[in-house]
Amino acid sequence: MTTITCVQGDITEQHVDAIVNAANSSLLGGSGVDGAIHRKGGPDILTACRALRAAHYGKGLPTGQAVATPAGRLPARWVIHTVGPVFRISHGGDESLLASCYRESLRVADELGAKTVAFPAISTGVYRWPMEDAARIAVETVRQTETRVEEVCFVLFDERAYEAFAAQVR
Ligand code: AR6
Repeated sequence: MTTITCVQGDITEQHVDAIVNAANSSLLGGSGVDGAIHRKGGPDILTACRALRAAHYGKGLPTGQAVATPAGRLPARWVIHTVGPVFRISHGGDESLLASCYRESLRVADELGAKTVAFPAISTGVYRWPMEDAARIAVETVRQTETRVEEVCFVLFDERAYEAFAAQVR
């Protein structure tokens, strides 16, 4: 059984085995949580991302997939980078791709042997996914995924996001 919790806070400060990054397919950084992780984690994360790109993802990491790097100066051991879908009403929101981010990140966490994993609210910033819907998909998917991860903590940056996730976790 995986314990699911949520807190309001900054994911870069979490003392867990792995934190998940809401990245983009370039793996070269961006704004939002991605920017904060690279800024606070230091250049080793970008070096590892560049190596992954060169070896496996010349065309970019596809949406819904996940890969891990070390976490540089962050308190976590690993960063699992995943690419969320951009929200588009015409695509029914591509719900399966958002669910895939959570499932694939947990699969990578299992490969690493990570027991504690922190997730941000993937796709709810620059990628514009409505918060309540994103929270439902996130929590449902983690509940339905078989994993050896013992604790999943959703780390929400603001109160509105925290309330949306807390309503699903309760
Ligand atoms: N800790 C926890 N959550 C955070 C933090 C933080 N330090 N900073 C922001 N958030 P976003 P996306 C929340 O835009 O929508 C980047 O440029 C934020 O309030 O970071 O998946 C990437 O490179 C929001 O609720 O990710 C991609 O190009 C959530 O994290 C693109 O943005 C996700 O917002 C990805 O967009």
